[in-house]
Amino acid sequence: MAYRWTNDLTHADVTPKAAFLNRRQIIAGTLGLGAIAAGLPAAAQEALVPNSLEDITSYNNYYEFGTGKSDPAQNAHQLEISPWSVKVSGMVDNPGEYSLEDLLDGLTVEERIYRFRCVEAWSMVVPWNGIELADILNKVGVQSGAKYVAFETVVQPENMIGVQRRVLQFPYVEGLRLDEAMHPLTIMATGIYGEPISKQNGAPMRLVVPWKYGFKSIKSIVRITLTDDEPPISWNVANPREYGFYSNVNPKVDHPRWSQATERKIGGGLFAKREPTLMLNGYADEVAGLYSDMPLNEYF
Ligand SMILES: Nc1nc2c(c(=O)[nH]1)N[C@H]1C(S)=C(S)[C@@H](COP(=O)(O)O)O[C@H]1N2
Ligand SMILES: [Mo]
Repeated sequence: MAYRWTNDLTHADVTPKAAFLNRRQIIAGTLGLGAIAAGLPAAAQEALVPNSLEDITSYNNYYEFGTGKSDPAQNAHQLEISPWSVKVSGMVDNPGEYSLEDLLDGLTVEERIYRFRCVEAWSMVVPWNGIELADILNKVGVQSGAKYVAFETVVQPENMIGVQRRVLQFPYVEGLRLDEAMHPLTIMATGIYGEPISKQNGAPMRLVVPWKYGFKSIKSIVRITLTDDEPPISWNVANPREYGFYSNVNPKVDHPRWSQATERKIGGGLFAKREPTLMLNGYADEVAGLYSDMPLNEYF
């Protein structure tokens, strides 16, 4: 007989079946299959089982609130998000400090179900609500000559217990090349599962770039700057050998300390097999063209 131990679980224990089926119905019904299909090849669509809201809001990286996966869920309630304003500066026609409401006023919020792959080799499937970044950039007017977009996260030292530890330089900063920023897959998320985005997930507005490693998806954004120079990004500043500006998901280029060929799906349960990581996280048909003149090993 196979080895058994106390509290051995079966697949039926991992997710109560009724809740699982119910969730599938909710997703199929309210989010719509069109949204599920957005930008994904057939094989990836089949593999889509969105994580629960609980998965998505209890396993996070948000170092301003601590480096443990459950620290953000515990500490991010302290973040003050209202009122919220975003400084838009650099090579734009309409620079200024916008209230979040004014910045997003008149723009379309869409539901996008995206694969999300952290550089640490875990992944989720997340139903975001968001606005195409291109819509925001077009609204503020990008000037010719601009080549990059830089982003900055808020720093609230009183409220963010992680910022004193300086594991990273804060404010957390990120950046995209302008064509990456203008790509229709790139969104500013303001919601999850049809609810306002949680603080631990980057309220009130965070970037989502689904073909790049998760750290590019900077949270709680207070500054957007158009520039003609590649901007510094926090993880590259902290460790340039391990984290590059592009950081495109690439199963063929390992992290110096671990393989990137497979990933562990959060919420998959104890017996979940690691899944193969897809080139550009499954979005190669859409975005590989952005990198046609860049060798694969420079994707990082
Ligand atoms: N400001 C800020 N943004 C951040 C991070 C962070 O520590 N601080 N972590 C990044 C990393 S490493 C990942 S994997 C994702 C995690 O997003 P999630 O917690 O919503 O899943 O946020 C990214 N954005
Ligand atoms: Mo990450």
